[in-house]
Amino acid sequence: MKQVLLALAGNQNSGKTTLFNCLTGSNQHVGNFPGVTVEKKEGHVLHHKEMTLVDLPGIYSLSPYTAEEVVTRDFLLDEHPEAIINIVDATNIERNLYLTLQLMELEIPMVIALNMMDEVRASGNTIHVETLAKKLGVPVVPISAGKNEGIHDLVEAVSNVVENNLRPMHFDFCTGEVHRAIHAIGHIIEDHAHHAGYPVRFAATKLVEGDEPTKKVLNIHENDLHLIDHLVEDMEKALDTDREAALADMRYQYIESLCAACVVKRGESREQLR
Ligand code: GDP
Ligand code: MG
Ligand code: K
Repeated sequence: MKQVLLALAGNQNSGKTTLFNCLTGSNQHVGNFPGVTVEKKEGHVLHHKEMTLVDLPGIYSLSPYTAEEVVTRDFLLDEHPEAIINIVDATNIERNLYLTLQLMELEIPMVIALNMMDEVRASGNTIHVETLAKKLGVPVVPISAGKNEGIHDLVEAVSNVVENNLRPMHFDFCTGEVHRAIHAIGHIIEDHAHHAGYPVRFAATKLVEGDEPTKKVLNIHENDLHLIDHLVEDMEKALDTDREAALADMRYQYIESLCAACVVKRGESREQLR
């Protein structure tokens, strides 16, 4: 039987542990990630012995600043899981999607498990799941891990993206100067990224942010590093903001318009949807 490695990624408090338990039952193994005291749990998915699920630490971003972020990045880039299950707390969707956008750049087959849907329903809000999935280009499965609801559909969706190797392909959330910088840097580093086994879009975004581990891994020439710095400086001047804020702003603008189209708060009507 071909083994399938799956990664469970999401924010803290999104219900990751609850979902992990739903998916694996009591069938789990707890250890540490190599070299750090970050807990690593893995288990087989119930009724799917071929699927090994690894519970990654709860994180908000794929920046390289905390042990949890580093462990998650390294796992996703080095262990090549066949798919990511990205758990999103539907009651806190804007904040949770910030990580989602970064995970999508890894171009690993992915399914969004939209959790806490029981709370969304109880609050009288509505999330248009199909619209969200269509706009992101990633399957979205509404679940309530706490009530063990939607788990079967989630496993089906995961099997489907694995079997058909369905990778996220929509990265059109950056516009203007940021888009220009990512695009230009992508050209410069393309060969290096392929060589290092890094997704080009992820690497280019990280270089716009000034990410040191990416610079090292890609082994970019001094001249090209200068060129990249120039491109980023031009972007910062044009936007009158710094590199990391420029990308964070882009992500949040995109998430805001996405949620305006997909989330209806109680009392609003559908006609108000943009
Ligand atoms: P983690 O930090 O991501 O591992 O989150 P946990 O699994 O510890 O869950 C955080 C809290 O949310 C706990 O109190 C859970 O019982 C609760 N929770 C998890 N899933 C759901 C759900 O689907 N609905 C509701 N209402 N609560 C949930
Ligand atoms: Mg947990
Ligand atoms: K909660």
